[in-house]
Amino acid sequence: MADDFETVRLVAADGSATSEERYRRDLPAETLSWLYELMVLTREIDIELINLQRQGELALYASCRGQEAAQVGAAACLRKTDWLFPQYRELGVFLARGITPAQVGSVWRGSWHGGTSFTDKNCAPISIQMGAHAPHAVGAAMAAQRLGEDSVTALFMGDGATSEGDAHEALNFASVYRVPVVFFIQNNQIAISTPVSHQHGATSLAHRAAGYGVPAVRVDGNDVLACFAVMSEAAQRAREGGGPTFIEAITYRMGPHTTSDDPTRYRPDSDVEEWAGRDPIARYATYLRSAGVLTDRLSERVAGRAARMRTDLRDAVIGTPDPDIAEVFDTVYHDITPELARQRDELLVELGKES
Ligand SMILES: Cc1ncc(C[n+]2csc(CCOP(=O)(O)OP(=O)(O)O)c2C)c(N)n1
Repeated sequence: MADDFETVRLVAADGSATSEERYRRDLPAETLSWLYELMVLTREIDIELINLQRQGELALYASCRGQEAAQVGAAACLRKTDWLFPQYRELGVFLARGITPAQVGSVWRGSWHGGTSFTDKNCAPISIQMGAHAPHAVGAAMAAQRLGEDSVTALFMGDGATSEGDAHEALNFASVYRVPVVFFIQNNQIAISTPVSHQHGATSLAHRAAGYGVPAVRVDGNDVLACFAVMSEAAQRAREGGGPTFIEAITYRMGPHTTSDDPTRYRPDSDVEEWAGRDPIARYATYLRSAGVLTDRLSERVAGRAARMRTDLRDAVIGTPDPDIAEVFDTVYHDITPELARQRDELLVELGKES
């Protein structure tokens, strides 16, 4: 198949505006600065979550450093009534949706099982099982479709997750039933140590969508304005009954896979240095400065807010008591099954918590 996908880019790596016209939007200054603020907060909270893990306060953490533009751009353009189905690396998506850093921290501490109440903000709990949330997202979007709601569902997956059978089944259902869902794939070049070249034999991830009859677009995932514009258009099409879109956002995971990983064992430092030159926040800051939107005052205000949020996160997470172990069983189904009740009782007896 011909390589017929241009990569949509509105802001070049040096912060200058590109000549792209089709996706250009005249966003108001307050939206431009809000996107900047969300990206900076995402990076700062990400650092604090890593610190908390290193200090033994979190069990694990998967950093989104380098992916702030993709996540913030894709989530910030949606309505609060739209549904989000995250994988696990989506801190920028969570913050854009108003989920607090403390709520994210308690998920990684293990004191709030997978974030079951993310649903209060129309966001599904995180999915550590790669791709398992894809049929869930499509099913939820089909339910909304049948209920006559005008919500759109955004499904966030990594390049690795697209190789799972679940992802392909979800794409097929989405296509056949013209489901109002957007597949937003963050191609961060690697799935733990497996490079994206091992995930497909096609020209790109986006090319695979054609086999399902799903329109696809590739976007510079380090360009927040491009991600915002591409996602807005896909969401609008879905809302108007035009069915699913597959978006491949080209980005890079700057940190390790998780705090348990050592990426120096499988990727050269030169790759990391190359992508550091395409940093999504530095590029957007340069663009905003030349547009007169980013002033010293704004940058100080955002830095101050980030510092306060980091302190609040630490205060909220450190020393949180372990949850009641029985909650693990109570939150699987709406009503606990007899078999799960039996397992729960057996565990409590074993732990000496119940006679
Ligand atoms: C079904 C399943 N198989 C294997 C794993 C182990 N695993 C965890 S993350 C990961 C790679 C995920 O890569 P990708 O989808 O590209 O997302 P990224 O971590 O790069 O954001 C793997 C293989 C898993 N969590 N679930």
